[in-house]
Amino acid sequence: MSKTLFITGASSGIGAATARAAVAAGYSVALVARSEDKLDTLVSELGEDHALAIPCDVTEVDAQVGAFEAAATRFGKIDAVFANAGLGASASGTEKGDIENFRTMIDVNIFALTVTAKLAIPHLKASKGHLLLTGSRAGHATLPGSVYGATKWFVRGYADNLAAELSDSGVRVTNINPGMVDTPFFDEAKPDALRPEDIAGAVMFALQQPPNVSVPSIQIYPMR
Ligand code: NJP
Repeated sequence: MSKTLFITGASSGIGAATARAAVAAGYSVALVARSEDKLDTLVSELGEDHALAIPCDVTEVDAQVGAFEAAATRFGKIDAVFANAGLGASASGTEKGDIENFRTMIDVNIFALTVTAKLAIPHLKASKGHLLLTGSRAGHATLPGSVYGATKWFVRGYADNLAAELSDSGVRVTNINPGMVDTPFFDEAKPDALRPEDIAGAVMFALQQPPNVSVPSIQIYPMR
């Protein structure tokens, strides 16, 4: 039986690229995001034998419960979970920032991520699996007034706390910290940035280590 990777934020960018890389490496993938049309297109590309579209707003707890149930029912077990759904700021800083955007960033980047981690744990304990969280270079830097950056400082701290909680369970935890990546996260193209495939490669590197190796954190930045 092939291994199963559950990916949030799978409809575009880093999540979609990781789904492609994982299927190429022999994984089955459970694809979670709100955009059903994009997930269906990705399933058509990857093949229904290896990919399942699970339309879900990760800020809704019941929807995430259903997503994990659907993935486990379809593939029998979940070997890895990539908590990757996230969004950025509509304006930089706190003074110029938009309060509703603060709420949405905190809901998706922080609250929903904790729900994904909690729901993942029983599956990953059973499979001696792997939990990966998308942080950011912004969680390793001081960006004036940035609420987005602070959500990624949360991810950085939370990944370490989860690793400590799970240290005796055989579950590995990896915090993936990209620099700028050319994805729909931005409204305009970023030609000097990393490609989503670069981050997918980092995720697969962490996933494919032998059982005696832990990769707590990867920082992957563009050269320019
Ligand atoms: O962006 P994008 P990335 N419920 O916009 C999903 C971090 N990061 O791949 O729901 C469920 O292509 C959304 O799906 P949909 C970043 O913070 C990026 O670059 O259909 N899903 C889509 O699949 C984030 O954590 C850069 O709209 C929800 C996905 O999230 C991660 O990388 C740098 C959702 C976003 O895909 C992936 O971002 C860095 C919800 N409520 C960290 N809300 C960068 N691009 O430069 C959103 O350091 N999604």
